[in-house]
Amino acid sequence: MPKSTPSPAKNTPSEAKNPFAMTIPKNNPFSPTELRAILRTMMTARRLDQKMLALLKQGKSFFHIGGSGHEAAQIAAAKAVVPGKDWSYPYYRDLSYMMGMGMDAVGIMTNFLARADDVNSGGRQMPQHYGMKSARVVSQSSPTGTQYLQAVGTAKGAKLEGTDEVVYVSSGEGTTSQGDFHEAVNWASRAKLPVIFCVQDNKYAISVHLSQQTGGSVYDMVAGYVNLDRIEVDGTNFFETYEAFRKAVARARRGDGPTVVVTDVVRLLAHSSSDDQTKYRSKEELERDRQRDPIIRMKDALIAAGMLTQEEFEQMEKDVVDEANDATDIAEAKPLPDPSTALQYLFSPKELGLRYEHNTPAGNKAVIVDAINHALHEEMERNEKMIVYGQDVQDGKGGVFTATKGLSTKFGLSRCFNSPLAESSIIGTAVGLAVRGFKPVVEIQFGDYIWTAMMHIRNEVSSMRYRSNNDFSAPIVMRVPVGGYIHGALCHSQNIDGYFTHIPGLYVVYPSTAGDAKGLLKTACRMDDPVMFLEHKGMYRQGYAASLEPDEEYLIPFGKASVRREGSDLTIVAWGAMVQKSLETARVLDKEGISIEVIDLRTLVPLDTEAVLQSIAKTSKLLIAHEDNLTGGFGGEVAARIAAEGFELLDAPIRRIGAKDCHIPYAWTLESEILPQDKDIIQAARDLVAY
Ligand SMILES: Cc1ncc(C[n+]2csc(CCOP(=O)(O)OP(=O)(O)O)c2C)c(N)n1
Repeated sequence: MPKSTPSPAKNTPSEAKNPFAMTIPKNNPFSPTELRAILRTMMTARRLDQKMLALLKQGKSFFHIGGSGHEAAQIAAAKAVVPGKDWSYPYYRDLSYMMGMGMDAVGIMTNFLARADDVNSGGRQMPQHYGMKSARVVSQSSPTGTQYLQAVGTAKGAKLEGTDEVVYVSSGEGTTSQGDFHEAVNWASRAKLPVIFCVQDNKYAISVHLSQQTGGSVYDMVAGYVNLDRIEVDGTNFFETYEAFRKAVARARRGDGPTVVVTDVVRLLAHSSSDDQTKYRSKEELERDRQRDPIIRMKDALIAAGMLTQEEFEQMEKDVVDEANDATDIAEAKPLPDPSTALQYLFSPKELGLRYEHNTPAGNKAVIVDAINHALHEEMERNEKMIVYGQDVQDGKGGVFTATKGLSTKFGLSRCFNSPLAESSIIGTAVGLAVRGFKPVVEIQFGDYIWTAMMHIRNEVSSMRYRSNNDFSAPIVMRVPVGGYIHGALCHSQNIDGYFTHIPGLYVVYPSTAGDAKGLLKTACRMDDPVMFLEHKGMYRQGYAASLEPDEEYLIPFGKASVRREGSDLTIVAWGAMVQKSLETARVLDKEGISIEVIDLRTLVPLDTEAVLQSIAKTSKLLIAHEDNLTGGFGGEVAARIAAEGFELLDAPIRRIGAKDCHIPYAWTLESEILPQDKDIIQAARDLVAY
């Protein structure tokens, strides 16, 4: 019985005998033909699960995760939304939902067998990771819970654009333990966003029972969020569940806010093909689940209502066997992805047509933070789809470093606004906005706190284009103040570039002058790929990093290093705060007759290897200086590449300077021991020249 429905329905005589007998409600909007089709879809989905498990045993694919027992809840949800108008973020168990979105048996089998024309991912993701652009089903990755924040971002976009679209997002009950679920419910309910949170409660997260996840039911757990409706229904009862989703969708379309629909379902298969549920569930419990089989319940209800005969049902059973077999044959005959395409769509194939460095910067002198602020103003003016958000970014504060000052005043709170204090939600919602065409340029207040958003950056943002075979992308810009030398101690000093250069599909930018910061940020705002834009907060207002400001159309290409000083005895490759220290080294050693070339990489991904090779062709010696700690720092990557490609050009081993492999302490006497100092670079440069 739905928890939000006050009056209990009366039992029919057949319900008295069979506790799971369903009555078709009088206000049921579906014709007998439609109801038979719904039953048939549920049966096809069930049969496909069985067929896929059989194919797995034959070694035709390697993974399966089924929807058996969830069919009624999923098809009920699918019937309540409009495919192609509304947006969906389904989870791996949503087989029947996807069939409701229009994916047929051939499509399911093509996905299972990882064929090249699989609409979900072209064989790139494991089976049952759905995505279907034509139906606005956004490509789903594997982490449990990230989908919730993306759905909120897409719903925020619907509201910003003034549409009445709604967004469906689902998971099992175990996933509601994730912080992302709560961040999403908080954000959606506070902002009254049109999200339908569907929790398919089969009581188990792999082998972990609901009682070890939440204090009570998920329905009880979400009490207390403002503007949030919640409904708990028997998810094996199609009619009851459809009514719940119909109400939720109507409410969302009216602009009244989100609903959590908890559907009580049964898991008739093990968690996945890698699991054996008899290890942790009793025979009796499994039998109790089978008694609530949604397909049997639907069949019995249609027969009892005179809408279906037993013979027709038996014929349907035969037909779905044929349908699954035929679909398998068709899918198997299709080609697997061509190995030559394995690297395709890591980045956008689009020719952006950007014009770079069209003149020499000649504006007023600006410091880095002001140059960044001006870049944001100009790009927001230029692109009405660009939005800026993060913690404290709104005026009067305008960002804790003032990088976003004036934006909310000039462009309004729909385009520049404060986010909740939840980094995961900042990046997660940005993905949801980006997939529908917005250009989110978000701020993570301190690099030291980006870690709660790491799941999104590693598994969602960077892989969206690749995993969807170029159907979806998340070209967001993440502006992140980083770096030390400000007595910021362990958690306001971190350098994080080494972590992010390791992620495929992500550009990493780290400017060291105001002019470069502006030109590179403007390029980032026009790119078709995600960009991690690192800003050294200790350099924001430094006079040495100030430069004449480039104009509104001044763009700097990614992957083009800048030779900041020419020299002939030694090359120092640096970025961020190390550029100034390297220039200082060059100035000091110049007095000793040592000529140093300083290269500022500006972008770490892509890396301008060519510029470094050209330089060592002159100097024969290479020192790499970075602020991130040494082990696993990006300097190791630069060294390895140059050693491989430029070995013959070198007359000495490549040396690296970085922070000590330690946390950064507060007391200045300790801080200076950990972070690289001028004297360290000077010493290393002297040693190398003398080698
Ligand atoms: C962040 C994350 N942690 C762990 C996993 C491994 N995992 C995949 S599904 C799953 C259980 C999910 O349970 P639930 O949300 O109840 O959904 P159900 O599978 O029962 O439908 C786990 C632990 C994962 N995919 N992502």
